[in-house]
Amino acid sequence: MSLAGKPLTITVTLLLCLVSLGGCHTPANGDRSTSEPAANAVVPRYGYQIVNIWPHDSNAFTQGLILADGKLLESTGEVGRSSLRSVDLQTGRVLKKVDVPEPYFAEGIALLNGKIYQLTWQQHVGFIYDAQSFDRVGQFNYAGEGWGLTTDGKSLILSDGSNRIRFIDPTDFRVTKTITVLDGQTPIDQLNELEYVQGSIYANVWHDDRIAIIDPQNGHVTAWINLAGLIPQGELQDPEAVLNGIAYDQVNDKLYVTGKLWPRLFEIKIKR
Ligand SMILES: [Ca+2]
Repeated sequence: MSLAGKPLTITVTLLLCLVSLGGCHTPANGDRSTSEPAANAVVPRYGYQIVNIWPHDSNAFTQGLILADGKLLESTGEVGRSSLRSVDLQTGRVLKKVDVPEPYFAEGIALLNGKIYQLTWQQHVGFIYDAQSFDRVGQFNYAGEGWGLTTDGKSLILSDGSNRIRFIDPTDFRVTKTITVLDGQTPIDQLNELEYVQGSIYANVWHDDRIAIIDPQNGHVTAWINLAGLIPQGELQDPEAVLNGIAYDQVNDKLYVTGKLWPRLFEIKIKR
C-alpha cells in the first residue's frame, strides 16, 4: 500500500509545484504538517501488521485506553456499567477497578503527573483519580460533551464528537487552544478515543475502521491507518462494538488497539 501510494504523492506534489509556479515549499520528506494543506493533497493511507493478540473483556465498552508501567488503564462507558480499571495486558485480567456511578457515562482518560483524568459523556464533569490508589481526588468541568482524552505531557487534549479538539490546562481547566481537524478541506468529525504518539494525535473516528493521525499544531490529518479486517466481524454481535481504544507504550514503542465489547486487544505495527 505504501509502495503504491508514494509515487502518487510525489506526482501530485510535483504537479502542485508546477501549477503554482511559485516554487514548492514542501520539505523533501513530503512533510506538509506546518504548511497549509493543498486542496488536492493526498493524505497517505497506512496498513497494519498484527504483532500480538491478547484477551480483552468483551463486556468492556471501551472509551479510554492507556498503557503505563506495563499495564493497561481502561475507562468503560454506559450508564451503570462505567468504570476505571487497571488491566493486565497479556491476560486481560482486571487488576483493579472503581465503578463510576449512575447517571454518569464514563468516556476518555488521560494520565498526567500521577493523576488519571476521566471524562463523562454528557454531564460536563470529569473525575480526577490518584493513579496508584484510584482514590478520587477531585473533579473538573468543561463545556459540551466529553468523548476522547489524551495528553502531550502538558495539556489535556479533548475530543467531543465534532471535528474540534480542545487543549485544556490541567491546573485551571481553561481551554488554551482549539484545533479543527481537516483531511485536506474535509472536516473529520465524530472524533473519539485519542492517543498522543510521538508528537501526533491518533484519533478513532466513531463507526470507522480508520485511525486519523493529526498534527496537533494545526489539526491537519497527516495520514490514516486503515484497520479494516482487524477483528473478524463474526466475533462481534453488537452494532456498537466498533473500533475504539488506542494505547501507546512510549518506552517500548508499541501500539495497542481494541474496540468496544471486543474480545481481543491487538498490538499492531503500522505499515507505511
Ligand atoms: Ca488512548
